Parts: sequence; C-alpha cells; structure tokens
Amino acid sequence: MPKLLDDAAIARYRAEGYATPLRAVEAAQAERWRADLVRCCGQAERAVSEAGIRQPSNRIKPYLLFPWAAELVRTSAILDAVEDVIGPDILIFHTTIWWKAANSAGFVPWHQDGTYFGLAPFEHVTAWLALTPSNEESGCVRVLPGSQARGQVPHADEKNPANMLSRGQTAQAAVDDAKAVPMLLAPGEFSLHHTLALHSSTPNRSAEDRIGIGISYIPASVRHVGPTRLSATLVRGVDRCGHFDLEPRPAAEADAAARATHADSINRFWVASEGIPEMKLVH
Ligand SMILES: O=C(O)CCC(=O)C(=O)O
Repeated sequence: MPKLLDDAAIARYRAEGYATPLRAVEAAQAERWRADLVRCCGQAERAVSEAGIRQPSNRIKPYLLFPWAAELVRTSAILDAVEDVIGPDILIFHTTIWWKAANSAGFVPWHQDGTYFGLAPFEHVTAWLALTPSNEESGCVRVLPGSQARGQVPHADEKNPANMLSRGQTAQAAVDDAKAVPMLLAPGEFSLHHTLALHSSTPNRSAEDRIGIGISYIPASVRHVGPTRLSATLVRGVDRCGHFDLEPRPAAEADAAARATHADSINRFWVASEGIPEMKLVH
C-alpha cells in the first residue's frame, strides 16, 4: 500500500523518472524555512557559482548544522513519497541548497545526478523542495521524461562561469529541449527525480530569488563504490547494511559538535570525490 503516491504516480516515476508536484508542507512552513535558510546560509563564501569552485559548505548538508534543516529533511510527506519509490529503510546521502539570485545568469546544464555520486546500484532519488516559487520564469528544474532508461550517459566539463555545477558537468547526449517538462512548484511543494533522469534549469529571470533544496535519499542497501568510508543520515526505518557511518542530528544551531560532524562528513565526501573522476568537484 503506497504511503503518498498512488499506483499511477509510482508507475509514472518508474517509466518517466520523475513525480511532481507533491505537497510537503504548507506555504507558511516553507516561508519559515526560507527565512531560516537566508539567516543561516545567506552569507555565501562566493556570491555566484564559478565552474571549478565548490559550493559554499553551509549550503551542502545543512541538516548536519541546523535543527530546522534536520526537521526539513525528515518531513513526513517527503519521506512517504520517497518510501513509495525506494522502500522503507532510508538514508540521506547528500543535500544541496539551490539558490538562484533574482535576475541572474546562473543555469544548470543537462546532467544526471548518478554521474557524480559513485553509488551502486542506481536507486538514489532526489527530492527537490521549493521554498520560493519555482516556475519557468524563475528557472525551475526541467526533466526529460524517460531519460533514466538510457542508463548512465557520458558527461564532459564545459567551463562557463554561469554554470552552477561546480566543474560544468554536462551530459554528452542528444536532448530534445522541446520534450523537457518544467517541474512547476509552489513554496512547500516538491518533486522527485531518479538519479539517472536527465535534468537542467535555465536562468532566473524573475525579480525574486529562487530557492530550493535537493535532498538525495538512498535505500540503506545502496553502497558507495570508492575506498573511502562515507557517512550518511538514517531518516526512516533500519540500517541493516552498515555501508555508511551514521551521522548524528544537530542538538543546537551550528554548535561545536554539529560543526565537527558537518566538517567530517564533507571532508570524507570530498576525499571520495577526488578518487572517483566523475565525482571530483561534485555539485
Ligand atoms: O535547482 C536547480 O536548478 C538544479 C537542481 C539539480 O540539478 C538537482 O537537484 O539535482
């Protein structure tokens, strides 16, 4: 019995690689999280992403630093939908805050998340939660239906200062832009996309920043293929596999223990990234 998606939505996710739009929380809660996010993650170490430079670290895995973010990634409606597609034992492998400033040039080229994570098998799903309106004007995520069935396609680094992926990773595959589906989301809504689904986004031409969080959930059975032992957060069910060291939830906002956990987790991730060419300088 599915928890949030119906059978048709699950069948569509399997066939087309995505599900959208889904309601996570009411708009008022999304606005509280947006304000928390601006307060805690607003001071970027760099204002605009540049190919070849990593994301500001407090915009990566913020759920290890901030109790509000730890609550966000455990939103029951999101976990229910994730459980419907990957099963009941769920870990968070990664999370990125996607912040596109108002009227800015930043874009995300066509890519597959699975290229960079070094996870096997390809069962990871990204939940993308909108904290501001995400539409065609503000540069919402667009997905190519059915593209996950192509399997892993080659990617190449295409340097462009406006490319929001850290080294400009771009799928070297034919993409018919006319077939792209914009995943339109109101604040508090989320989409799911499969780790092999080709997706991209265009610049934000609206007068408001477009802010969303991409949360990478994996079943506990998925493992990382590199030699570095990584950490992950158990958010539902039981970890019977032990492929990752389990991360603690932050007790207080960016306290010493939370900062140490966050630094350790990201350091291990970056060490692993250096060892897997496709993961180097991941987004
Ligand atoms: O937020 C965007 O524009 C891109 C998001 C993305 O690539 C992802 O969540 O995997």
